[in-house]
Amino acid sequence: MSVYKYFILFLLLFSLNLITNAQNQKPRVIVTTDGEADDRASMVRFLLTTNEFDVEGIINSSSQFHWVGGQGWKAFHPVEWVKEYIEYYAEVYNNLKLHDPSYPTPEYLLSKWKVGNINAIGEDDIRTEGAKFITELLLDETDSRPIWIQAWGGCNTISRALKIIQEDYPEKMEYAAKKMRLFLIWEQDETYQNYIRPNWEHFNIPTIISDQFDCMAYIWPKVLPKDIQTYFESDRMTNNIIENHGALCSVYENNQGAFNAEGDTPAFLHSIPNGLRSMESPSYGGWGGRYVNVRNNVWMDPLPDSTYTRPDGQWGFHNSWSKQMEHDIESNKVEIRTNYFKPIWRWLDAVQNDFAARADWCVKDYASANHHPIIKLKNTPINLKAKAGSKIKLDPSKTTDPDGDALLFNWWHYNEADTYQGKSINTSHHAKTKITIPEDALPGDTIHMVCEVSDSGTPKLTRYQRVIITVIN
Ligand SMILES: [Ca+2]
Ligand SMILES: [Ca+2]
Repeated sequence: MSVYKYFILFLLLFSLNLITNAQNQKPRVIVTTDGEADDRASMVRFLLTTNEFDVEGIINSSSQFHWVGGQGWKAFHPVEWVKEYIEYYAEVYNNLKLHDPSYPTPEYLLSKWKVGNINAIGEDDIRTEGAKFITELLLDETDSRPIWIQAWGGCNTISRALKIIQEDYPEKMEYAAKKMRLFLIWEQDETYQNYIRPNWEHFNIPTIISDQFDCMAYIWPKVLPKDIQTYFESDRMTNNIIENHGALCSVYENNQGAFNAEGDTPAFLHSIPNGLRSMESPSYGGWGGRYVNVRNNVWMDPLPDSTYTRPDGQWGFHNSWSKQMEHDIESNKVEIRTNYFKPIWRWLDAVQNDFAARADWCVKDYASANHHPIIKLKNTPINLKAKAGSKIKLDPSKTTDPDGDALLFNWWHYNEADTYQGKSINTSHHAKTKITIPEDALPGDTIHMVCEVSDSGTPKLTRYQRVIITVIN
């Protein structure tokens, strides 16, 4: 072979490698946490989910609830808890690897742990190690992939990181902004309103400010439907997670064996690549909830009813709709509340089973545990164009299960995620199905179809493939 042919072969292999790498790329995430009891519970689940992400940072931060010097229940849990949890992860890491060799090493995770701004509520003056670490990631021009930055506590460390960019590298603000995605569990201090919003929001950073998360926090027994609550009660939580599932699950903080709270979990559920494509738009809906655009590229919870007006400033504990409705027991209000949280609880059976499977992975060998089905469509692109009245075949027949489990298929129309305003489209429980695009669908309308596949393993595991149909003339 001539040198020239070798060169062509090299180029071909090189580009194939790039394509494979692109397909294998995982969402990049940074967690900032105030270390509250429910953050610590979320951290157990997060560490068991790190095979799904490129973890770029785990950063201690304060909040309006916890800071160094806070008294009583506002005390700040010593920052070393993160390190301790990673050490518990280290104890089960070898077993987790049997189930997915891509789990990050404990040493890698430890290298991503930094202490951010923790000294007071909303303190964003000190150039902490944690803030500088976020700054460097955002400025790094060798990797321009987006990063989902999650605020499980206050936004102050994120705010300080952005201030460093504005003060020292103002010409890089646009580059950094393009990389950022924000998922805020309320605004747990004033730094989003005082600094981030006026200085950065106009760059159109995709930003979710969630109130729906609250149904996975302390109020879950009041607001989740009864059949979903069974996944959070002591029988299941004790047997599936807390007992006999290794060191990490044994420190999972609970309420007498039942779920206590994991208010911050939706922030990372949103970034799990489970086939729902939720990272493409907050309006699509997925395990982290569904959101509507309120201004610039900021997304918040859909309004609970037509009489409600969302406050404009800081959105959080003092004024969120969830908090206002928490103690309401009038039946019509309870119904509104149940609907408000549905964008999250509609998935929670699958979410809890996913957690239980990961807990099994800490202690069981491959053959004794369950693993997710892998959905593959045949001759069905995930983005389709179709005319009103036309018929479309949806075919997931290349789907497999790593355990050889029997699979249950369910195609359904996720009409809350559509821009199409008409009636729900009838579907079937067969793997292959054919749907008719409604006659009243208008050009430009989108229709979201979800292929939901559950296996027959224990616990039952579910994956999805969303197909988005755009109506054309
Ligand atoms: Ca929190
Ligand atoms: Ca399986």
